[in-house]
Amino acid sequence: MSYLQNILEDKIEAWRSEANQLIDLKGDTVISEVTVNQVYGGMRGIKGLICDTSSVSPDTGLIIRNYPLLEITHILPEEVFFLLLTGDIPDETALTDIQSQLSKHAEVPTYVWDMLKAMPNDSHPMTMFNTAILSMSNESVFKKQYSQGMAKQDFWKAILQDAIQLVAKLPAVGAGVYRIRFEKGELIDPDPSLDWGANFAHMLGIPDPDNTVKKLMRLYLMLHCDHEGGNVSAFSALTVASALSDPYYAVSAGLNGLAGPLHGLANQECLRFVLEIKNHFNGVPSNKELTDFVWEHLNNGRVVPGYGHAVLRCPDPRFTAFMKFGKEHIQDSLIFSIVQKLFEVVPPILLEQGKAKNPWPNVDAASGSLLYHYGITEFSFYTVLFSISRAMGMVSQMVINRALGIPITRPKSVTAEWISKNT
Ligand code: HAX
Repeated sequence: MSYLQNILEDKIEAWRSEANQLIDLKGDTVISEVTVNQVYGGMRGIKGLICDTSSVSPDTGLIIRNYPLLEITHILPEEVFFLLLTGDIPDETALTDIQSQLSKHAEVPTYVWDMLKAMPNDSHPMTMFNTAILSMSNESVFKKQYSQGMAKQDFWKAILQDAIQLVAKLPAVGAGVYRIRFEKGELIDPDPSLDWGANFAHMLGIPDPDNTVKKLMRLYLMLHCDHEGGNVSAFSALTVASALSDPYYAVSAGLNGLAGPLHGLANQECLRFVLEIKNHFNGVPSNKELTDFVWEHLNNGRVVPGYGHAVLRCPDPRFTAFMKFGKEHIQDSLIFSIVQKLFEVVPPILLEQGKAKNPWPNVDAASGSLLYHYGITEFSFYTVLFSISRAMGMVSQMVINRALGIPITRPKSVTAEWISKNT
């Protein structure tokens, strides 16, 4: 039994009895009502899921296991993975253990590379990344053990093994997608002396003389790890996993949702928007010029990418963390200057327009400018970075859901006729 599994064994016993107690004591308590508006409105605000890995406060943003995000931006992505899974920041022994497990399982099966190389050379990097994950479903420990007749209370242990083995491979798969799709040359082997995030930077092959790209990747992969359970990608992944499809199926499914422009693909769209502004004005526009440009964009029926959110009602702390990094490292970048100007100009415009419930920037508004500055100019790749990180949240939620015996997801839908006759 692994060190991590040992730690979780005790915790899961406590979480199970806490859940049973809550159900016994409060099983019939109403926590949410559903209006017709919500049924037609993407179920916004309906409380219908349990998720303990993280929560999103409208006023302050992401809280990971009771740690407000901005208090823990210094920790490594693998530390945040441990935190998501267990509720604790790992001590030295626990960190060494999870790092050695990730390193042990980092090798990607050869058929993945063969398949990626055989895909059309204009494939979207997200299509390649998600297909690579799906193709590895054959590696699933859960799938094998389930077919051999595993006891329900042990499901989480096999899911945990899959979780580690899948997350371990994602930096190499992501970097491989980058190098294959954008013809960057041979794949680069992982460096066992590097941590998970730094290794990703290393395998991308971006020049990094002062290790700032490694620093940025650690931050990037830490910040995007989880955003509670109801967003499109987490919800889709968890729904698929609730049918006991293995984590490779489920993560791939969730990431297909992340690939949508209203969700994770917004980071690609944001940079496209920033470059459009740069090209239009041949540099950084004045506030007045940018205001007119944004209004015209809105009046053409388009959304401002990187702004607005379904839950947040404040500047996203992940955006704040990226802006801090940008101010420290690339204050003189033209692209970053446009991002800063957009932050001054867009919120008052969205407020004046009066449609968006949240006029503030979300995570996707700043991240692309940093990647672009360091030479990752192929912005269709950006959502892959998001995905590598977000997979940690998805699989952590899966481990916990199986441990708690959460059943197959099956909300009830109603017809329009039912609504008119019964409400
Ligand atoms: N620009 C222009 N209009 C916007 C807007 C924006 N950034 N954000 C919201 N609106 C509009 C909506 O399109 C909607 O218009 P209609 O009534 O005409 O349909 C109206 O304001 C109300 O929307 P809302 O309730 O405020 O927002 P939703 O919860 O429906 O949607 C979105 C949340 C994030 C999808 C939305 O704000 C948006 O489209 N933003 C731009 C895309 C983006 O940045 N997505 C990334 C979000 C973060 C994320 O998930 N990353 O993965």
